[in-house]
Amino acid sequence: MFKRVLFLTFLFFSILALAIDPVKIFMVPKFTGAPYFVATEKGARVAVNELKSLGLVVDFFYTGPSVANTEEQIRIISSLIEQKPDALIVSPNDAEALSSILKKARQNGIKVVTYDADVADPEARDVFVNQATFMSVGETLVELVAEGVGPEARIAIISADPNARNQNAWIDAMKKYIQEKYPKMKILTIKYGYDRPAESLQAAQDIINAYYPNIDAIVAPTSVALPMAAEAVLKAGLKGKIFVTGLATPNDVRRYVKEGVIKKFALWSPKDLGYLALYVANALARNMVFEIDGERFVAGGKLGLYKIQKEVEGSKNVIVLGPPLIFDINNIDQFDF
Ligand code: RAM
Repeated sequence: MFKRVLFLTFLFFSILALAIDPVKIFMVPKFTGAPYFVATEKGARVAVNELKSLGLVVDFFYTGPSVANTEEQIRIISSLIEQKPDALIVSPNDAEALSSILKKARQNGIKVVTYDADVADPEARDVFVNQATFMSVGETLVELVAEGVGPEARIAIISADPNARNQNAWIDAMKKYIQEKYPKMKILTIKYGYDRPAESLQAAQDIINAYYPNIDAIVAPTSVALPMAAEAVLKAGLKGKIFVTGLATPNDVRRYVKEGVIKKFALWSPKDLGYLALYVANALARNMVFEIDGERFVAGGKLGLYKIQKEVEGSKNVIVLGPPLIFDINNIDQFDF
């Protein structure tokens, strides 16, 4: 009896200690200086403050390359590992290149959460927090084009890094959905702007020069390339002739929506994405993952309870935030991110 009480007291205090000890969590986006990732940082900070009010202190630090640069991202993560954080939240710029450094982090006892984009090797992270299923994003983009220019649209895509896991998955989903639903739609070319403004603008201009007038739409599923595609179309005097859509924050493209170059585009709440990723990292670091009937769950603060799904679209251990959102001239001013 005495032994049991002793054991339970020990257990109680270890759980308490685990819960109340501060944890160190670092967030490393693909790049820091863009409204999209700044919004994810804001969301993470909201979660940090909420957790603090519950007595769960998180030492939070947001850092990464200022513009997309895979080597720089790897270098930053290596130096962060030396600071022995409890968890890392990372959006890999290049899914292959980031695998080994994130694996090393895990081997050092650090919990790794990928968010926004996944890493190639599933052993290189504990959980991937995906903003929406890849299929829902692919379908949404294709439907926007179908609605804007019809079922036989000829499309050019401007992507981010050729090894960006999120963009590649969305493009694959678009192809699949086009085949099923709009077999006469055509993807003419896929260009890469590396999530850098100048390269993205150049890619858009190259597309216009090579394909106009035999092109109907440019789809840019990256917040860096979408405003650049709109800029190129506007500069070429082709507003209304080439339909432009994709993924970006309202702040990235507000000007172009008001100008009428972009009629509709999509995204999700990057703030909620950062918020949820922080809750997940905190739960992993503190061992606060609940298991019910063989399924694992994490409390996502005001967003509710999330299941760590064993497999989603071929990836292991995934949490999905929710469906994509659509923005246009009528609702854009309700959003400031
Ligand atoms: C850019 C990045 C990011 C992507 C958004 C839509 O900011 O490529 O990974 O999710 O666009």
